[in-house]
Amino acid sequence: MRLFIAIELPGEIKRQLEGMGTGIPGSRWVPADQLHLTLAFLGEVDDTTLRQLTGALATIRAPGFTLRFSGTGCFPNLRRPRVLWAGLEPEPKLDDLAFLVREAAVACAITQEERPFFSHVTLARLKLPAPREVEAFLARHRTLEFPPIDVREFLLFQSRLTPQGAIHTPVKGFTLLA
Ligand code: 2AM
Repeated sequence: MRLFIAIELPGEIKRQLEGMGTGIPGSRWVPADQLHLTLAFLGEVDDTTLRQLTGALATIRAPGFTLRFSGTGCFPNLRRPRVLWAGLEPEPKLDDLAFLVREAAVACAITQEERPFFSHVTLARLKLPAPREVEAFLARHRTLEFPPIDVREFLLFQSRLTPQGAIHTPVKGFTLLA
């Protein structure tokens, strides 16, 4: 199974994020039901490792927290934007949770990238260079006025790749401490 670990977002916020983007040539927008905040990407995991991993994730004792959206940005840079994202206000409890789930993955021999965790929600992937349109989009959405989100759990997701794009389905949820 191809897996990742993420935080689910409220439906209303997902609908607003999905509706933000139009008019950027070569952009593929993530549909509302596929939007999430990735904590760790795991890739292909076999059944034995999956059992180990769910056991390891279930031992995580981390507190719940509140997420606040900040604004929008792009990877890797404005001259050649490839990914548009919605960013979040710094939240050390989120960073700690990302560290713990990645540590659990490594303990199950699932390789994790060296890059530090950068909290974001991917909104669109860009196939064509469109720096001017992207700059205009970022300027329009410098701040995101969404209500704060109470995060009470994180989820293990399966990602199935199809010609129409990836389809994500929750495999198991893990509750955070109150
Ligand atoms: P991101 O785009 O939000 O950073 C499921 O595929 C999720 O895992 C994606 O939304 C992506 O999160 C993240 N991811 C990180 N590394 C990946 C990789 N090498 N291949 C696919 N997805 C990856």
